[in-house]
Amino acid sequence: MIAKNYPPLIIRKYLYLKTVLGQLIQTRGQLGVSRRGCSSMNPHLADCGETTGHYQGHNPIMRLSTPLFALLAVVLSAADRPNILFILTDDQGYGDVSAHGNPILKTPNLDKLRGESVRFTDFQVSPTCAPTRSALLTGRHEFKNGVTHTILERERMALGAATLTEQLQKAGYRTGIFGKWHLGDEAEYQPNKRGFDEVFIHGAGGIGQSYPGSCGDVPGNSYYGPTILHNGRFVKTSGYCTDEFFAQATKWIEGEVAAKRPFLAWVATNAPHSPYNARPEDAALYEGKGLGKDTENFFGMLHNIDQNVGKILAKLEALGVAQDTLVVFMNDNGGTAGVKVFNAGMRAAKGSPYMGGIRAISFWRLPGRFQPADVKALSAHVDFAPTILDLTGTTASATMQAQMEGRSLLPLLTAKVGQDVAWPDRTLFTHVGRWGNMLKGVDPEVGKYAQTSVRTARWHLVSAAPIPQPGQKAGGKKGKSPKSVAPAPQSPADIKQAQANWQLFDLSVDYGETTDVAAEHPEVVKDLIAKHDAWWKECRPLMVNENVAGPAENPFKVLYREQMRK
Ligand SMILES: [Ca+2]
Repeated sequence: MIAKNYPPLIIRKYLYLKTVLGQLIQTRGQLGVSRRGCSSMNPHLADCGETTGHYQGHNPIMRLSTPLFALLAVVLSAADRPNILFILTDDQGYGDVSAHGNPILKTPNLDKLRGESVRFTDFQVSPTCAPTRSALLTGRHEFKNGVTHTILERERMALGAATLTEQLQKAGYRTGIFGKWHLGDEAEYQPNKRGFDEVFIHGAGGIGQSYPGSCGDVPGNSYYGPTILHNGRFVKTSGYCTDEFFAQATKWIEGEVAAKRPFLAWVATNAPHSPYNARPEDAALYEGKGLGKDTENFFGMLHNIDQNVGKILAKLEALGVAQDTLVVFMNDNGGTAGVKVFNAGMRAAKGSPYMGGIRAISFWRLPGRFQPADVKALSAHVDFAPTILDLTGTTASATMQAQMEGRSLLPLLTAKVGQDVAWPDRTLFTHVGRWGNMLKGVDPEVGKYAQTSVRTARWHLVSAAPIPQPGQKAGGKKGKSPKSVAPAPQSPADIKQAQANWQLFDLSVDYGETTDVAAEHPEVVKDLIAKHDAWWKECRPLMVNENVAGPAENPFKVLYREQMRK
């Protein structure tokens, strides 16, 4: 089920077409190649598990005649190397879509996209921002990328991690990021060093943020006319942040389409993350409903995102590439300012290991190849990279292959509605991280059992013990953490390894996690705790950002000041 076990799609295509054409020559019959009909060469079926080495041994391409090679190159159309438009919103929740049942928010363009997509209805991400982004790009859990927080150097994606975009670049794709990066603001961590050709981003985790060390944006930056780092140079924009990111992505896509190059556009909005600051006309749509200013603005920001999604999808149609472009829409963690209105029946929100903290929207549209349907299979952000590699026929580097923990979702995406697809049960780990304070010599072991969980398709084992914050007063700094993050310990006596406080939920009958059934299923609890502890042991040596001192000043500030002098 993992992409790395399959030979490259392109080689299989050659092999298949060679076989078909060979038969054609022999029989002088009619050529009738059907994508749906080539089940024996379907790369997504379990019986196609031959290795790349096997095909290399036969050297099939080298034995093709030149005219045949040319013919096959023509047959290998854009459909074999689809473009990818990936839209990732920040702090939107699963419930913040009207088609998911939200009684107030209206998202007509997301609803339409949903109707045209495969929807993973049990799709997990991480509880906060940077962790999810690192898992998407690497195909492995964020802790193994060194990402155990969203600030204080612990948001930096380890330099030894391979990325999806590096693989795509090598395969001839063009790659662009527009909006939020949040995996390191120092030069060597920047997206242009992690597989992106085109970079149009703000710094830190949000526009205008600044923390001690490296994580910080341009000083005084605003949602209106933000200053943006564009391929190494700061540019002053004039519009609202989300509008600017979509507009730049659209412009870049137009150029790539004109140049006939396959592309991946990574559009990651900072909205609707706090501060809740919508365009006035968008917030006004939700005034007078008793929501309060924050939620009015939060819904207004989502309205604006929805409008931009509609526009960019219309642009794909206008450019004639909608049929050849995979569109994926996702959010990066559980809900925030909208959960009081609607949380799809889930427990908790962003910053929690309960399902309300980690279940995400996951729409995948590829017209003609993916039949719209709900898919219940347990799936996750770590599946994103293997799926894109599989779909595009990209051979991953040895490092990428070795690090990926996710599965290709392609068998589920390409299945016909109602078709059964083998999807063995799996174990997924969630951990909020955020323990301690760097420069205090904190051992990550203090956080082992704080805000952590283990998932299988049916079970969710959760320990929601408070996160130890040595050296801080209870509650931490006001406004720096989401309210859903557990409060800090009350006294220095609490600065010790948090005790596990396990609860077990049967998600098959209790997705809202209302009833702890740990006492009824001690064997399940024991098994999942053992898996958790083994997983934690694997992660520890890879937590490379603990207790690391960052620079005295945010690199974005330094670079900005240097460029303003010139
Ligand atoms: Ca987020």
